[in-house]
Amino acid sequence: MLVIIIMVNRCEDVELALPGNNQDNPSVAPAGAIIWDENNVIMEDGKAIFPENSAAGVTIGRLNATDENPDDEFNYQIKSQKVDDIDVNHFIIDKDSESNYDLETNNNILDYEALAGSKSIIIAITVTDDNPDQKTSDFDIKIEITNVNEAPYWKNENGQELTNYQPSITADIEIPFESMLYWDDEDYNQNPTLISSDQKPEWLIITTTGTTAELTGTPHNVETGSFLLTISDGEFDFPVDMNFEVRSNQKPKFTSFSPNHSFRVGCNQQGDEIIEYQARDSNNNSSLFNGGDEYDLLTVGYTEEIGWLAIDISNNTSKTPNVKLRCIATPSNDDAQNGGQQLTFSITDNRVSIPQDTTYQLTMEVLENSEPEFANTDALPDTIQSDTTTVWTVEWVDADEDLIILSIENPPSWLEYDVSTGIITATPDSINNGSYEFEYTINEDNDGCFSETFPHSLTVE
Ligand SMILES: [Ca+2]
Ligand SMILES: [Ca+2]
Ligand SMILES: [Ca+2]
Ligand SMILES: [Ca+2]
Repeated sequence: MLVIIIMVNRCEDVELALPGNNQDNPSVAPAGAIIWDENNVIMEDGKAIFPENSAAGVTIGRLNATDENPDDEFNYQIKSQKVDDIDVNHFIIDKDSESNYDLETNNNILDYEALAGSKSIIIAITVTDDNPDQKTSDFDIKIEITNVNEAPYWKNENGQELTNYQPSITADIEIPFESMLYWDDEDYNQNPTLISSDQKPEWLIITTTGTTAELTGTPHNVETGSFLLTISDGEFDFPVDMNFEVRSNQKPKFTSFSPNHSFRVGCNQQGDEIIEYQARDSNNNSSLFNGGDEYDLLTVGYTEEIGWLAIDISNNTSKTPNVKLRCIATPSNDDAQNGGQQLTFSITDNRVSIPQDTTYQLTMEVLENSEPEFANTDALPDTIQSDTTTVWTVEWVDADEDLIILSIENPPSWLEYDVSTGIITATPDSINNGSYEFEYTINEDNDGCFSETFPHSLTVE
């Protein structure tokens, strides 16, 4: 049933004109009013009440002006929409095919909580008649917006509402966990409560303050699961599934390690760095790791009894210790007599009651090696003739029978030599006459490192 109430502006009495065109009537301004659509608007104590969050295109009522010139047709325009003198924009006038003018909601959501104090929107409308000397008048329509209870919602730390919220906890065994939850409610004075289901792990403590909760606790077991977290304003519940995972402690490791290291005498000198190890823990690279600066800190220890060796550890008891093995003396054939010597390294992380550690055994061996020696430096020629071929041999001995390679620095084009046999063939022309200083070098060409040099002065004449 439609109840029609006519609201008249300025409390003037309206005199209804008689039907028919009375040309004797003077042209007067129309008086505007609205016929409320009570399917959508609630009338209470003479006030029009309309709920927040209504859809767009909802009819508030039909505009209905009258004046004493009964044949007049009217045109309506919204002049202003205000709440407590603050402009708002929630209504439009829609003219249908039969020239009816309806006041309707537009696309802007009516948000009770966002409106100023009185929550009453006053819409000033100008009505214009179609007299040749157009007359207009303004009339006000007052609509009070009422609150509708809205569901509480989850949000992030920046206050942004979270839709499709899928919270999760990723904790690490024996490391204190800490996280926050945030939620809110559009409605005034509502602090929705937080309830968690029995599946919540015991180690996790939820402390609620207003519409935030602090999640704290230290897990002692590796586990996964989920529990229900529900926020409720008393009317609406908003449950979410909280998944949780407690991860295990991983062992710290050297990024590379080989259990045996050997080298021949001559290959490392005092001051040489021979091996470097980097201690790392994969927990420190896991996503959402809870260790911060406190975990997993790695401490490297070692045992060794090698005279020529020193071990330097930098950044020990940190996330990135580095270990360097360095010669503090030049390893000799005396050191080679000791054979393989054992070193032990251990890395441990600082996970409170369940530290993980890894031990490495290294066998270090210095292998005997003698230097190669020139054998016939006394027998090399001092003088050779030009325009003839002269052949001599550089001889050497190596007690280890290493493969030896000869080289001569910057040899002239008339000098050829065999790197393996040491046979040197000289074919100088007379234009090559003169004095020459050669430097012969013999190298251990297998896995030895020694090299010897000998200077040879030669005259061509
Ligand atoms: Ca509300
Ligand atoms: Ca609410
Ligand atoms: Ca670890
Ligand atoms: Ca040798």
